[in-house]
Amino acid sequence: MTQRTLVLLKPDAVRRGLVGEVIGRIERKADWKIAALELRQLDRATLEQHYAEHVGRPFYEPLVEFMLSGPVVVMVVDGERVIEGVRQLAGPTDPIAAAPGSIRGDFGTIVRENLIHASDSEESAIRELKIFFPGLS
Ligand code: IDP
Ligand code: MG
Repeated sequence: MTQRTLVLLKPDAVRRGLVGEVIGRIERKADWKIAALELRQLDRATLEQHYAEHVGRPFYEPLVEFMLSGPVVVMVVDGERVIEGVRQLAGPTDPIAAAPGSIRGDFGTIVRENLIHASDSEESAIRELKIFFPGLS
């Protein structure tokens, strides 16, 4: 089942020079393909749309500030079961709970700065791809 997902490498990943490491893990999965990739400084309006489900939560404002703190890598990845697959590579939200071998488990310590975002369902992927790559068919 070929799918398309949105992946963000968060400002901590870019600042720490982990872009190659993380993209390498994605690229090495058989037959997954990068369909779009850009280093981009996000703005508040984009993040408000992207994180709409979290508005009002105590971590929301610090999360948005963090996501504005430097450029992110925005990318689109296509491939076999790639939505579930990138979530597996990332590991759970809390990097200390994430297993070693996962991106968050190998490189993260605090929940907010957990290196990577990946769409969590087909519905989320469609919604998020429209926000970040409105022209992509
Ligand atoms: P996900 O990125 O694993 O899907 P979500 O629950 O959708 O996790 O939360 C979005 C992002 O918000 C997380 O990746 C993390 O950066 C941040 N976040 C979530 N929960 C907390 C929290 O309890 N404290 C601080 N930041 C959080
Ligand atoms: Mg999420």
